[in-house]
Amino acid sequence: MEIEWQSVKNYDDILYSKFNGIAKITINRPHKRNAFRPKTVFELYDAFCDAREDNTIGVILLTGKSPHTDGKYAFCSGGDQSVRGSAGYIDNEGIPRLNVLDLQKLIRSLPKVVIALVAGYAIGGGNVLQLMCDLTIAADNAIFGQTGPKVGSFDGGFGASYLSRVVGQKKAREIWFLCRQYNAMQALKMGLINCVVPIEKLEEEGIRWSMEILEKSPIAIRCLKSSFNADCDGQSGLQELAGNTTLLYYMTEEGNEGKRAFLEKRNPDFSQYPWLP
Ligand code: S0N
Repeated sequence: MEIEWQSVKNYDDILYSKFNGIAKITINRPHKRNAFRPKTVFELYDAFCDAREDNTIGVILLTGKSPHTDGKYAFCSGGDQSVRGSAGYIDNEGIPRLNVLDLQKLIRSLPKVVIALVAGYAIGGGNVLQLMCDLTIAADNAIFGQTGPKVGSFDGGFGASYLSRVVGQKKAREIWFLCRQYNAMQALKMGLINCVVPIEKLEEEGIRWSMEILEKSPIAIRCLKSSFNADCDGQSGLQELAGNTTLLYYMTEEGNEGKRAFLEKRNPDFSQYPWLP
């Protein structure tokens, strides 16, 4: 199939396009191995919000612009160390930001499927970003790892707790304590990613998975995503899951009887609705 991505909006640090129910968000800083600065994260957040609000979009692909002019590939190399100040990553106004945490939460909670397409490095906060995605398809040249304890940072939130849910406590501790790099097959073996494909097939495979998902029931997928999250995310996970029960209730005759009665200034009549076993 011929893919004709339609560019949606112009940003400085990312590219954003859509095609047939799929949104593609690309970190576009290849000269920095797609490291993110606060502006990059604000733009990513904006594009993810747009994709969330667009009810024609069911799947979002997150990837990194590659290769760079030196021929090397990167998904994302984490926070841009060159703008790191004494209290986080400094934006154009001189304000230190930790805004990647908001982006992580958005990717996790938005009720659509997010797939990371990883070619080359997914390092530091870049590895956490791919971890936050529902699914990860990696090219055969992908390399994963954390660097925090080597470069003076750490992600003790999802980057530690969710990583340990995904690869197990022992492996997660190894990844953070030793700061090694793992190739695509090692990442697959530890359950960090879903599959490995030749680099030239990466986007094609992402589209194939997206199309398969788009044939499925949107409500079933959104409830499953929030159920998986609820297993790990405490009250915020329950909030998401319960939000879906409210959505489904709004869609029932029974739920609408309450609203109608209020608007018609009468008592609601719920007697026609059964107390199911
Ligand atoms: C990715 C690596 C392994 C690639 O190595 P390679 O191919 O040898 O390339 P290099 O020559 O090293 O790099 C090419 C050019 O790109 C620049 N560059 C690469 N990565 C970064 C980066 N992260 N920041 C800034 N610049 C980067 C190089 O400097 C080089 O530029 P030139 O050509 O001009 O010299 C290798 O590059 C590597 O190891 N990179 C660093 C990886 C890293 O340590 N990342 C940061 C880890 N920390 C985080 O991500 C912060 C996490 C975070 O954001 C967070 C977490 C929890 C709570 C809050 C926060 C928060 O702060 O918001």
